[in-house]
Amino acid sequence: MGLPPGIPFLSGRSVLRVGITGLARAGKTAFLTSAAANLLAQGAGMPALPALAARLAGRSLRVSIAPSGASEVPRFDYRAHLAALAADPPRWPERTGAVSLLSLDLDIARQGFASPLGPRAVRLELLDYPGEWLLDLPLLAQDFPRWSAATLARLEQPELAPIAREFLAFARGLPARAPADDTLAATGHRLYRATLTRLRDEAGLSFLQPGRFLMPAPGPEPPWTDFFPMVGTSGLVGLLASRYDAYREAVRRDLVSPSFGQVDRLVVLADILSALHAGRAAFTDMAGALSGVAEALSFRRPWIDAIPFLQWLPLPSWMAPGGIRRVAFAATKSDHVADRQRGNLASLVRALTQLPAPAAAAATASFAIAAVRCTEDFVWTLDRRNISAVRGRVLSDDRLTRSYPGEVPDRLPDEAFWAHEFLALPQFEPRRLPADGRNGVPQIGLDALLAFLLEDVL
Ligand SMILES: Nc1nc2c(ncn2[C@@H]2O[C@H](COP(=O)(O)OP(=O)(O)O)[C@@H](O)[C@H]2O)c(=O)[nH]1
Ligand SMILES: [Mg+2]
Repeated sequence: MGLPPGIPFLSGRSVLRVGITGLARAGKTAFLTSAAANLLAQGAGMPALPALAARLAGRSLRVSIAPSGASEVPRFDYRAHLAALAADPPRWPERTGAVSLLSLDLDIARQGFASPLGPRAVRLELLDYPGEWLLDLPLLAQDFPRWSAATLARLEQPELAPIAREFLAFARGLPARAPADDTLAATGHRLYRATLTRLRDEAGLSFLQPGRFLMPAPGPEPPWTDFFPMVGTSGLVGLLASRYDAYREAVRRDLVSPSFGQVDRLVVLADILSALHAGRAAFTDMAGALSGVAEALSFRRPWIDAIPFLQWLPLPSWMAPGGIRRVAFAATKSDHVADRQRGNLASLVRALTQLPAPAAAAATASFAIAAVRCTEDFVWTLDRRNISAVRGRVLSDDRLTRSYPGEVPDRLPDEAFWAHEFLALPQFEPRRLPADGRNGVPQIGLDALLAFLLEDVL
């Protein structure tokens, strides 16, 4: 049976901390809300999570929301988010801030001979952790001149230069002897940050640094955030470099902070369907970000091991070899495509997150999920061809809308794929939830993902 996993806790519950990460709009809030609603419903005897129920094989499961205790991490506002989904008409939960925590207490009856021991008591801590912050990890290994040179070169690429024009013009216009001036630093920072935001929103890019510029930490912004990439030897460059170093120090502090440490399993969410629509450049960029995260979190920590300096960092337990036991990679919003395509989508995720065989084997698995299923599959006859499509209600429209964005590739897309357009995803409205969501939330694949994540405690 092996040792009970997790970290022993005062109350006698073992604590399992699960990091749920992904870039903004990847679907983290939807995931946490649906996971909690469906676990609570399953615990109340509703058939909300079939794959999890199958693992329980008739054993009892009790689930309740745990008090937030003394944690410094803001609480995930589960009730408000579920109330939005259960409203009439249903709404998507509001955009959330940087980081939050939701704790659930699970009491799971044991199997066979172990059953007289009483139920296994687990506290499941779900940490909503911005993917943007994970993209800051590589900065730890880059000093200011190197980061600046690489970033400016990237912004000058023909595809990005139009969006970066205003910032580049400002940076190029600075005199070689620009003084260490606060106003100059603030202006450049504002332009650089606006550029990052547009690269995300208009070009659909993901690999944008520093990540905390796009997803700030809670609380007032420290004055040292005002920097931007710049090369040279001026007083201004010196000021920017010192602020960049202060920023990296904050990243390092967060990494070792007990609030964010001790994550022993991880869910990495990515809106891959939207990236397929955004086009080749955006998709390649997202793939780079995803495999960058996968690599940074992998047990061999290749980029850490490659850099002698980093090995002296006090890394948190979850960055240490063997720290993370289970990683689930998932493409979200898979209710935008029909069942056959969802299989392809899961294969595509697997292809994007292939890691070198880790030294200490973490269990990893790939999924295509919809935390909040809004559509149903149906066969659409177009030009006398039958197409596996989906239909659902889009926001503020009462009629059913049919959708078929295109064929999802089951491996890295080739030239032929990019020759055809992959259509934009309509914004579907969640289905109406009976009983204020107490029966759970319709989902696809979330049950299999949770069964994988909790396999060793179920
Ligand atoms: N159709 C569908 N849309 C989803 C699903 N999950 C998220 N979305 C959409 O994606 C948006 C962003 O999701 P959210 O959970 O707020 O992302 P976060 O920024 O990572 O927390 C939502 O407002 C929905 O429009 C899903 O399972 N199905
Ligand atoms: Mg959110």
